[in-house]
Amino acid sequence: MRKVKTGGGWPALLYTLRKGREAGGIWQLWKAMRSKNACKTCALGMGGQRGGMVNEAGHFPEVCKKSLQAMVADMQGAITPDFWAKYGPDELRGLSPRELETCGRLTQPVLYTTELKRYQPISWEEAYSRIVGKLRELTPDETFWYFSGRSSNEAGFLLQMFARLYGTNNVNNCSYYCHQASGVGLTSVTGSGTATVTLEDVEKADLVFVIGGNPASNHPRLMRSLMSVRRAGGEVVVINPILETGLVNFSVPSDVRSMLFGTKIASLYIQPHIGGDLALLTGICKQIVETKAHDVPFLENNCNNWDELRDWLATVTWEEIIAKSGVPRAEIDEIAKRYAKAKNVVFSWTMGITHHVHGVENVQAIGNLALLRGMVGKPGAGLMPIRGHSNVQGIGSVGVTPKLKDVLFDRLQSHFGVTLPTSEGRDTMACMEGADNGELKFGLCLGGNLYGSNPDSTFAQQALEKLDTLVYLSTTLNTGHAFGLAKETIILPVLARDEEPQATTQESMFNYIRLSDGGPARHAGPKSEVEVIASIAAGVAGFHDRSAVAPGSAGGLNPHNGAESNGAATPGRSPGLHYGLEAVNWRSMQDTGRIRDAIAAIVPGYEQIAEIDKNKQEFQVGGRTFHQANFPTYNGRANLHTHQLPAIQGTGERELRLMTIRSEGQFNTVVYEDYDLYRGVERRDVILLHPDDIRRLHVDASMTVAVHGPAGTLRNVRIHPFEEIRPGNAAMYYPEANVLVSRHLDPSSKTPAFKCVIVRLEAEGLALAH
Ligand SMILES: Nc1nc2c(c(=O)[nH]1)N[C@H]1C(S)=C(S)[C@@H](COP(=O)(O)OP(=O)(O)OC[C@H]3O[C@@H](n4cnc5c(=O)[nH]c(N)nc54)[C@H](O)[C@@H]3O)O[C@H]1N2
Ligand SMILES: Nc1nc2c(c(=O)[nH]1)N[C@H]1C(S)=C(S)[C@@H](COP(=O)(O)OP(=O)(O)OC[C@H]3O[C@@H](n4cnc5c(=O)[nH]c(N)nc54)[C@H](O)[C@@H]3O)O[C@H]1N2
Ligand SMILES: [Mo]
Repeated sequence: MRKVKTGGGWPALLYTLRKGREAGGIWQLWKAMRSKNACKTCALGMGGQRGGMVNEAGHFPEVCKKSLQAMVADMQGAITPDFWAKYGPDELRGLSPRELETCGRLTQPVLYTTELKRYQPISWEEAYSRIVGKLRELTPDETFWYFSGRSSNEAGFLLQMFARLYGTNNVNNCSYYCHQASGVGLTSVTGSGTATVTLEDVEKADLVFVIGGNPASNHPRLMRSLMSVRRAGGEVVVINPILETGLVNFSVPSDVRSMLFGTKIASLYIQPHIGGDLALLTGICKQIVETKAHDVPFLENNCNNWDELRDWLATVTWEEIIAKSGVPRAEIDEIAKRYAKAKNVVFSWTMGITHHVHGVENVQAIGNLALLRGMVGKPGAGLMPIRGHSNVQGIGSVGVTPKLKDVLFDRLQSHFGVTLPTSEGRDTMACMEGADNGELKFGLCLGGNLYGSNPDSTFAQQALEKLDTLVYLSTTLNTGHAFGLAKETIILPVLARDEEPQATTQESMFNYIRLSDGGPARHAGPKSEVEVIASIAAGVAGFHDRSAVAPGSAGGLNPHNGAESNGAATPGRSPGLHYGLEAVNWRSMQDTGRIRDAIAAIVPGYEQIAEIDKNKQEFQVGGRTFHQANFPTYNGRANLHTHQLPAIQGTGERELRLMTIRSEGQFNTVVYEDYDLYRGVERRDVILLHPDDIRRLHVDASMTVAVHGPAGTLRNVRIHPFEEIRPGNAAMYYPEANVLVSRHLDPSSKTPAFKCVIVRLEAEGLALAH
């Protein structure tokens, strides 16, 4: 396959036409894409009340392939009842992620048990009764609740509140495998866990750092902003062990000049070794201070720990920095030179920074670099984690974390007149470990693919199989439904956000809240997420008899907060009684307006959400964008940090450092296409190796190899010679490569080191063409 010379461009437009046919016509797809709903894919965010494909600055059309793919997947036909007679778990395991996704929309609840050995359609009543029965039998800390970032703020809020009042804090979201290190790192720097900038700030910058990410394929709409920065004479510095085609040159589909001639994106491209960023960032800081380009008044007036950082930068040697980053001194000086002359600088980063055992330290080092020149706390400059799922940030904001922030905890208690549990909740890996050692018996996944996203796939399968009950709320099938099976597994079909009967909200990575109108359901059968959650909660709380209360009607309840006012609780019936589970009328809480009232009262900065469905005013969450150097830390100053530099791993004679990455043709565990357009790779069962490593390891492209990693081995892997990767480093595609990845976590954020897996190759035989 020939590698394309530019990202985006005509292939992206032609793809749109092809997808249109799959969706039942271009017009159908256009209408769906233009509806007033937030885009379903990445957290850059678009759509909402300005209409689909419009960003918050009003720019139209904003398009990317991934948003089309996600839409077309939701527009496909339904899985027919006879499907389940033909496809049991064994057959599903034989299907690829793409085949699973294209089986169709889930429309009926299905049940698998180890006795049945297959899936069988069941009624919603039976599904609820099994789930409620199990929850009433267990102690709350035997359960866990995993959330993907696709669901709405309303569904996220309601489910975490139910889980807590039921009695457990084992509540977490996919962030633990994604940007948790950014949240923890940023909080330790500024006191706030999200981006300090808006989209407008990015476009005002005269230098943008893109560290450890491939936005050309994973956040293509950011490319338009990077193009604007370059056109205004600004710079883009990329730090990435792979020279990514789309970061070198990109054709922005919505810009004629860019489409015709392409746009140069990176003005400087630096390729460190995998894991070398902490040393590299420290080196740039050292050079900035040595050349006196730092902002001393800012450091003295607005930062804590400046003396410590200054002393540490004076102590750490250039030899250490160069050896541990893999970047020569001249290149470090070159980055520092460009940084020193820029006036407004935005620092962005993605998984190449967070997926390491020192992920939090990486983020803190980016914070140091920005603070050294006063680049946080003014317009046009700041810190910007480029987040993943479209609402992963909102899910976190509304309380889907094991430990609630103190203010959320207190306000949730007082708003509903309940008591919350104070036990320590589990992060995602702690849930997997609890499932494996028998401490956990029940799990519920609101979207996502917990099995597929886990490191150490063999362990993940084995752990989930030990659970008594696992419930999935899903739109389509994924590998989790084939491999992540508990003794009793129930899949509940849910509506996508643009099919919801009521409005919902989503939060972008710029802290911008969008309102999605919802729309007509495409199939009879799937239910709205909030309805499913409210039904389960009502069942556990013992309000079966109240199920007739229509959403929106107060039904004899305190109209302001849904709290029960007539004391109808039946003592001793459910575990959550202790916390006030029965004091909430869960049926009334399936009204998303009522949930938003609660969110407005409980989540700081979210006050305006109470009126959003009436005034249609989308807004920026208060208190998170820093255009002034006044930070929510104990003394209003930002924190600098010092770190010991980790050595480069995997330097043994036969070793390679392996990163597990996404192709342009997938969205997380959902693989839409086997080829990786921008890297010119045709298949997924490959390892991308630099020609120098191919020679060093005495392998070649005509053979297959076994790749041995810390958690397991992948056989029959083909070698794809890849000049663009820094020698000594290799890449394979996620989720397939999760067989190899160990459960080694960053101790502070509990994020797995998906990007630094030490592997060895063993030659197998000739690669046969097929
Ligand atoms: N098309 C598409 N878009 C997506 C997704 C998708 O699967 N497909 N997923 C969404 C989600 S949930 C997320 S979190 C984001 C992920 O977005 P990205 O983080 O861009 O995705 P990855 O493929 O994990 O990317 C890793 C990039 O980090 C680089 N890298 C690897 N190791 C290192 C390192 O040690 N240092 C540095 N500096 N760089 C390194 C790799 O070369 C690669 O370019 O994308 C979101 N958008
Ligand atoms: N080796 C390796 N592993 C990784 C990564 C890596 O880079 N390398 N990346 C990690 C990252 S960044 C992340 S975010 C995780 C991804 O982790 P997850 O979020 O758990 O996984 P996804 O594949 O995004 O989940 C997709 C599924 O969500 C369901 N879905 C889609 N839309 C909706 C909806 O509207 N409602 C509901 N209820 N369900 C819906 C569909 O069934 C679909 O199959 O994986 C992590 N794992
Ligand atoms: Mo992610």
